[in-house]
Amino acid sequence: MIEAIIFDLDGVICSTDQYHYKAWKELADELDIPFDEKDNEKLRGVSRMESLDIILEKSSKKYLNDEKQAFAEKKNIIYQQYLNQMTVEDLPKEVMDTLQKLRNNGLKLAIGSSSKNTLLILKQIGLENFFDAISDGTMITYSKPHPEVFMKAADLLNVNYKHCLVVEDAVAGCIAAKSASMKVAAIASAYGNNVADFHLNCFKDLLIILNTIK
Ligand code: B16
Ligand code: MG
Repeated sequence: MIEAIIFDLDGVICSTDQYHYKAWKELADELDIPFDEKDNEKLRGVSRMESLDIILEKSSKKYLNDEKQAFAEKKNIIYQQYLNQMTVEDLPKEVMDTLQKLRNNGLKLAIGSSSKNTLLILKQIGLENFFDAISDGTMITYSKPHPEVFMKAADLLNVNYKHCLVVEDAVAGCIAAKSASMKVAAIASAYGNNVADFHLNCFKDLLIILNTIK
């Protein structure tokens, strides 16, 4: 029996993934490091510093920690410029309608995101007061595929991990959910992977799979 749904944010609730790509691309170009959309797929659900390390793997230079911090900060400034332009229009109607229906069905709803920009993004799309719990990159030590961010969300909701369903667009996030003994529904880039319990063609399909679990 599912009592709570924990949503990944970037790539699930809204499409901030495109802004991550643009901001990392700008930095990579400046550093003369090859980086394309295929490389970007490896960064889904991965923390900011780990993402930078993955990008720098293709660099011939070795950078000091201070330099890496400065690069990450620079990328985040570019990324936040995109986030600041987001509005409630960037929350798809299908997502909002489905969230509302899930809430009306008595489910607890939480966010489980690796992003340290979670509160800013939720504010931009008008969801800052919607969720019953928010677990994000500012609250965790280990990023996905470690399950910490989802365990924290379930703990905040006071729901047993076995009664949680995670919705994820990253394979790293699907692995994280499974290692916390949660059920996981994959969507978008994670669709079809062999870790998830369910695969969503679109967000509202959540309503269908929930009926099959009950
Ligand atoms: P930030 P999610 C993740 O969000 C993104 O998928 C990942 O690409 C990003 O590096 C990470 O957040 C950290 O984001 O730089 O904003 O702290 O998918 O877990 O909601
Ligand atoms: Mg994601």
